[in-house]
Amino acid sequence: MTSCVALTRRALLALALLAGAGLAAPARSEAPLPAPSGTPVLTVSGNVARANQDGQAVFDRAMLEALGTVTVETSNPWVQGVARYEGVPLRRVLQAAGVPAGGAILAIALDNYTVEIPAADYADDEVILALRENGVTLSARNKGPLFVVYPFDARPGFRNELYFSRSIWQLTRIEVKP
Ligand SMILES: Nc1nc2c(c(=O)[nH]1)N[C@H]1C(S)=C(S)[C@@H](COP(=O)(O)O)O[C@H]1N2
Ligand SMILES: [Mo]
Repeated sequence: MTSCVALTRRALLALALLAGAGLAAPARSEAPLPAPSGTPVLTVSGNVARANQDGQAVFDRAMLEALGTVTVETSNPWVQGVARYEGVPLRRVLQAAGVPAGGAILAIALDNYTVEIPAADYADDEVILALRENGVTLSARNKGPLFVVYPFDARPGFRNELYFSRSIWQLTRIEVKP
């Protein structure tokens, strides 16, 4: 074994550079996602650095829950009064898939409804992929498995047809725009 003392200046510099590169690109964002063990509910394709199945990042419910859920209480055009939505911030899901910041996504539903959502909409954690409405898991019969929920009450600026059209329900696929 080469002792530390025997390392050349050049070797030490190389080691320092490697350590620096490691810091610049943490292993966490590059490590593959574990494969889903339950029924897949969401497939993220396109520019994903953390694929776990055929170049795509596939999530089951447990994987989404593990990212940390938040609650959004809001009215919207499709429920009476105010509903309580629990789900995972869209931003966190994309981060977990290793999607670079910025750009836009194409969100695609079971009924093939498709809508583009720009990154500005999910710059913070207030726009969620809802898993539950008033404590009840969203089934495909009722906007499930995932429903993009905007905080219409907290931010009335969202209260218009543009954001209603981005409120895609029965979401199962996300394509990261190139
Ligand atoms: N899966 C899915 N989500 C969807 C839609 C749809 O057809 N399918 N319509 C979108 C549009 S254009 C609007 S304005 C709102 C409300 O649609 P609605 O008024 O037809 O119910 O839901 C959005 N989310
Ligand atoms: Mo619409």
